[in-house]
Amino acid sequence: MAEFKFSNIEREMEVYGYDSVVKSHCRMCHGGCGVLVYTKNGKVAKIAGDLDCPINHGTLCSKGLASTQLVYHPDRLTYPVRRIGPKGSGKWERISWDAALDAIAGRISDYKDRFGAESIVMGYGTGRENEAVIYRFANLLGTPNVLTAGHFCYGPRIATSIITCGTNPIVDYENHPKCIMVWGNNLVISNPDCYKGAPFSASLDAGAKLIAVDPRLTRIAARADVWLQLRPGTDTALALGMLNVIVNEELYDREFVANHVYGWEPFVKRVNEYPLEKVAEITWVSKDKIRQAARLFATTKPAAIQWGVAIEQQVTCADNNRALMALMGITGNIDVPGGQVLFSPPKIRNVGQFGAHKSLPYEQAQKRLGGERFRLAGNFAIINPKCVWDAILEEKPYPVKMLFFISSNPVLTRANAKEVYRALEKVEFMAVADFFLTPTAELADIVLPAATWLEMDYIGDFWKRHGYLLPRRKVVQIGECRSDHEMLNDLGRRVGQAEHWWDDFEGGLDYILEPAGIKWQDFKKMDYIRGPVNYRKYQDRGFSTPTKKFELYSTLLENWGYDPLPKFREPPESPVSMPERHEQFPYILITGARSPGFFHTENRQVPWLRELHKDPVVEIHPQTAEKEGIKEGQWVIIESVRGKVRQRAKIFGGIHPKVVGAQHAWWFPEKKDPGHGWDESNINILTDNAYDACDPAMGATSVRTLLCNIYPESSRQSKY
Ligand SMILES: Nc1nc2c(c(=O)[nH]1)N[C@H]1C(S)=C(S)[C@@H](COP(=O)(O)OP(=O)(O)OC[C@H]3O[C@@H](n4cnc5c(=O)[nH]c(N)nc54)[C@H](O)[C@@H]3O)O[C@H]1N2
Ligand SMILES: Nc1nc2c(c(=O)[nH]1)N[C@H]1C(S)=C(S)[C@@H](COP(=O)(O)OP(=O)(O)OC[C@H]3O[C@@H](n4cnc5c(=O)[nH]c(N)nc54)[C@H](O)[C@@H]3O)O[C@H]1N2
Ligand code: SF4
Ligand SMILES: [Mo]
Repeated sequence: MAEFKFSNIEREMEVYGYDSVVKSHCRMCHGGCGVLVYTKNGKVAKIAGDLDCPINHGTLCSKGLASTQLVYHPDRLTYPVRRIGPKGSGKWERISWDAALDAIAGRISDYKDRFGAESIVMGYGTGRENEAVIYRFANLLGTPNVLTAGHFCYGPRIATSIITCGTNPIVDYENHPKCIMVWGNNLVISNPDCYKGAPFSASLDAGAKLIAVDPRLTRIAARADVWLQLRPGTDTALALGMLNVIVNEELYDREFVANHVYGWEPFVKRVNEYPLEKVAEITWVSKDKIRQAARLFATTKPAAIQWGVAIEQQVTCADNNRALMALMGITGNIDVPGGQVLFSPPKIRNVGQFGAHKSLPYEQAQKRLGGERFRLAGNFAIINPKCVWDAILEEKPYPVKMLFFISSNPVLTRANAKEVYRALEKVEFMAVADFFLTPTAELADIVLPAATWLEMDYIGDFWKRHGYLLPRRKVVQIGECRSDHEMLNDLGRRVGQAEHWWDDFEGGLDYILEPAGIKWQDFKKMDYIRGPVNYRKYQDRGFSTPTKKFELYSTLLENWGYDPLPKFREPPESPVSMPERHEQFPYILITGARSPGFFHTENRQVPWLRELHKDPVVEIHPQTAEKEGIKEGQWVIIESVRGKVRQRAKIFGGIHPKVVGAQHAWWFPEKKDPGHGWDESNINILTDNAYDACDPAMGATSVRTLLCNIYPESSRQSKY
């Protein structure tokens, strides 16, 4: 029977009574998918994928589809509120936007006068396309302290790729790589950063060979030609082992190495310190498999590495990134069609320029929290969160008096959650902008109602490195909600920055687009704009690094006092580095593999999405379950030296018997007390944020490799 399809949108609108269809750009995650937003009686009624969009080609995920349930959610905050009881009392009163912004501006001016602008920390979490305005506001204010997830997410990719080859090399799926090595990434579920699952799957359908490096049997690993099930946290050793094969079997690109890399000889010496026997012992992956993967990757052209956040949330964060870039570089896959391309953005003001980084006075930049300790991070305006909690709790090196979180839920998403909670309880003044009263917002003094992507105009994918920009068009207005951009535009004018902001934020959009010779009103009518696409640009102008070469040996890391070459360091809490603790906590805990319907702490109140994942779930191997007396679906306790939480067991043969994989970011919006169960299943109660457990250059917290034990909740007590 032929399937019934509408021949065109007009007919569909007529049949269903939609009153408009607006092309826009979803941002229920990091964003990217082109969508058609259908309205009925002035309300958003349906979201569909835009077949013409070059990013997603008409595909959508469950979160995009469920945006309709987020926008009209009855629990949404639709006007500003001020807390009228003690912190965490859940007592709020409605106030006007003017009163809210005046109160926040008053505090900012007061703390700046009394303690310096550095006593005010601006914060956001993952990329929400508000980073440019937040940095602009902070830099103009004079505070060097913007707390993001950048120490252990994406920031390391940007920082390490800039120092290695000038910008982040992006997989060129449009030209179908012939071999894809997916490393610590699960893009068919996470659709992260510059990527969507659909183009990756299209390249596989076109015949690409697939290598997966993951401790869990993901859907991608299940489809792979070679799956390397490594011991968590040993990625640098594995990459160096593969480099060892490629160097010693002379499988590298001779022309690229001869003319375009810096530091080949010391690099070869370092690689030779990782013979396969040693690497196999460290990583739990057999020599044969490492050799097989290295040969396949180096001899299939073009090839690319699809790398993810798992390698960044480790003590070897920067070296993991750099070792993977070395693999891309010496195999000649940088800036070639179907390889890993250094795409150029359209000619606009970029995030750095809009962010007004040059306005931050030098002496203020010197005060960046942790800037001396974590120098790679500090040089990219990124800070380690513990530095902020310490400045609040211990007032060292100076007191932090105010936090302003715009799109973050740090009580759930930062390591050592109990310390985070204590810091948020103590800080003198806190403002939050969010859709809901989250466990973090419940500790604030003022909460501002944020607009979702359906309620704002913006230049979508502004921060990404794939070279496209796509208009996000406002479709509806909900209550008094405002975009973060509009909100900071108004706040900036209240704290003496008036000349740097606009009557309304459309002026900001025009300012971004100005070098391209267009305004928002012009861009709004376009499908997208794209930067020029050229390959092998380094042949004419070299790489944008101090030596103009692809720096296998990093001159900048050397200047900052770090090892200029990647090397493996044992995770600080592991069976090898802590054998005694390992006796009590016999499993390696990895956390945070993404769930399709959630975005970190988000969407647990969205019915369609909560239905997909009702409870927090921890994966354990059948042998482990048997050993610990755990049954499928049973509530279990996961415990580290720092604390314990409960999740439900999922028995899964695709995880190593010595590894346990727990979900992150769980809270329970259905629990109406102001804590909303933040400490019941929050895996970050178990994770460590001690400085010496972080990457020494990037300050990344190791939330992917720690030691735990696990036992049925019904047994009520730890076995140890
Ligand atoms: N243990 C462990 N912890 C992790 C991870 C892990 O793998 N394991 N992953 C880490 C990673 S990679 C990241 S990036 C962080 C993410 O950490 P966060 O960014 O802090 O977490 P989210 O839940 O994504 O976002 C927080 C809030 O932003 C609100 N929000 C969404 N969009 C907007 C907006 O446009 N404006 C405003 N004002 N608010 C908005 C949401 O309602 C939500 O309450 O978590 C990290 N934490
Ligand atoms: N649906 C949904 N999508 C999201 C998010 C979300 O919360 N939900 N979060 C967004 C954010 S901010 C980010 S950063 C991205 C992250 O997206 P991805 O980079 O895809 O990250 P994850 O799914 O967290 O982890 C990928 C894989 O790393 C593996 N892994 C764990 N430990 C290790 C290790 O030590 N080494 C290696 N090689 N692999 C390991 C895990 O088993 C997992 O399969 O996703 C984004 N997209
Ligand atoms: S992948 Fe992201 S941008 Fe695409 S539909 Fe899902 S939430 Fe929206
Ligand atoms: Mo992230």
